[in-house]
Amino acid sequence: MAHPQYTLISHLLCPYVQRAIITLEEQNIAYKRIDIDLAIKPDWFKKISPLGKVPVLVIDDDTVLFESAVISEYLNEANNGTLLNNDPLKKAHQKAWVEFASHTLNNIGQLYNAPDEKSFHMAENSLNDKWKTLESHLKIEGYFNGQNFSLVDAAFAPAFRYLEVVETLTQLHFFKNVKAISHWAKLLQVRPSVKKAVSEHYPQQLMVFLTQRNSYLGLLARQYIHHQQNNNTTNSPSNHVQA
Ligand SMILES: N[C@@H](CCC(=O)N[C@@H](CS)C(=O)NCC(=O)O)C(=O)O
Repeated sequence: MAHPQYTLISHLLCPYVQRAIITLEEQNIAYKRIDIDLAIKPDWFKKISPLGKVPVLVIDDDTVLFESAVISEYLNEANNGTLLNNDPLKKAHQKAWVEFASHTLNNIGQLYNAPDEKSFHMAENSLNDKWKTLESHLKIEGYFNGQNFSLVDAAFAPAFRYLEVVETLTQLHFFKNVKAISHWAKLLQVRPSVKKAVSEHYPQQLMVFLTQRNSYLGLLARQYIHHQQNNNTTNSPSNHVQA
């Protein structure tokens, strides 16, 4: 039977999109990715996306799936994937932790939208509480379930990646006291499917996105870029007079 044609409607930074891409990449499924601008949603996208959100998976140009968890589970099941356990209880446990990962993304949203330093640190504390809870549930070394990469890994990897950029701006170390998560995040960072979910310019793209936020982190991002531009100008060869 011919393989369906998959088109994923995406956004270059969206962590939920990354989950779907990681799932496709893990299973070597061919797909086309279309990145859209969420600030100016195209009419065709508004027509097909019931919630106006990405990711949306278009299958054979006629069936539309939305919600990243549903898309990933479908892709896994339709391709006899191994990204979820077959045992109903173990599978439910994995899906519960995918849901937990979504809550950490909500905390990250609070972090980058926090209007001032005080609310930023409140959001940071809520996020750190989540990491402590997660750490206490991580029993094995390796991926979430040990040896086998699963949809839980695909759900957390985009959140971990986001925090690397936040750390550059704030000097915070989110995983300083949660060693198992720190180890896990490093494993995920080098996984080919995780790397492929974003462009190589992701850190710069995220930085630009942050500079546009009217928030504490937005201010730090603007200062960071300003500082870098000044350094580049000072260090540029044309500014050094040859003796
Ligand atoms: N629960 C959804 C969340 C998806 C989501 O929030 N996508 C964001 C981008 S990361 C979006 O499309 N936002 C546009 C909007 O809300 O108007 C999922 O898991 O797919």
